[in-house]
Amino acid sequence: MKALILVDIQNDFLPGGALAVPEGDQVIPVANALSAHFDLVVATQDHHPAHHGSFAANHPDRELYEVVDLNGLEQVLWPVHCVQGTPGGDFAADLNLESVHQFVPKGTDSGIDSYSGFFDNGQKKSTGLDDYLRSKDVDELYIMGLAADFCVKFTALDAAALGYRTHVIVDGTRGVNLTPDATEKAFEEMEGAGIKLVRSEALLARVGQA
Ligand code: VGL
Ligand code: ZN
Repeated sequence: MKALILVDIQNDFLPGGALAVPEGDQVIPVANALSAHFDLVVATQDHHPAHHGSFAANHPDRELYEVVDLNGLEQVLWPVHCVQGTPGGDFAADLNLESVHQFVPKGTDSGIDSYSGFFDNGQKKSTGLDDYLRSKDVDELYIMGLAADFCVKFTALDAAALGYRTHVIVDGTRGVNLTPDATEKAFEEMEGAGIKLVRSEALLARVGQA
């Protein structure tokens, strides 16, 4: 069984959002076109409390995008984003949520970030996504969304490590690019881990839609 994983397609990651991913809005039509063709669709949601330790605003002596130690793990300090109950944390208005079967919140613990949709960054707590997918007999994943060099990458790396046949939809993701080649490097790292990079047109062609 195959599943489509839509990673963090939320307002704060779109152009104009608090942690805007360049061209982040361009993944929305890709998600909508593909979700109609998958029997199972999961959407992860970055879902932080306002006092989250990944927010630069909660470290007054630190700079935005500085890397700090957060409870023993390296942590990039981000702008305040995807706070629970705020419009920035809502899914993109144009994202079709009707075909989403399961929502997976992450990053809810203020003391640790969670880039992956499966585990927090310390691999300590599971979000329940793996159990959910196994309960549905999923063995093959197609992953897309935001951002390519953070949450998509870590979700895909965990998926591959957990034994799923893992694909990342390259035209369905965009990167933050704190350094100019970060997305390119993320794709290389994913390929090195056995993850297949695919394009949505190729997937849609297989079901006769393109
Ligand atoms: C993300 C940084 C902080 C992401 C989430 O969704 O890629 N990046 N929180
Ligand atoms: Zn976040």
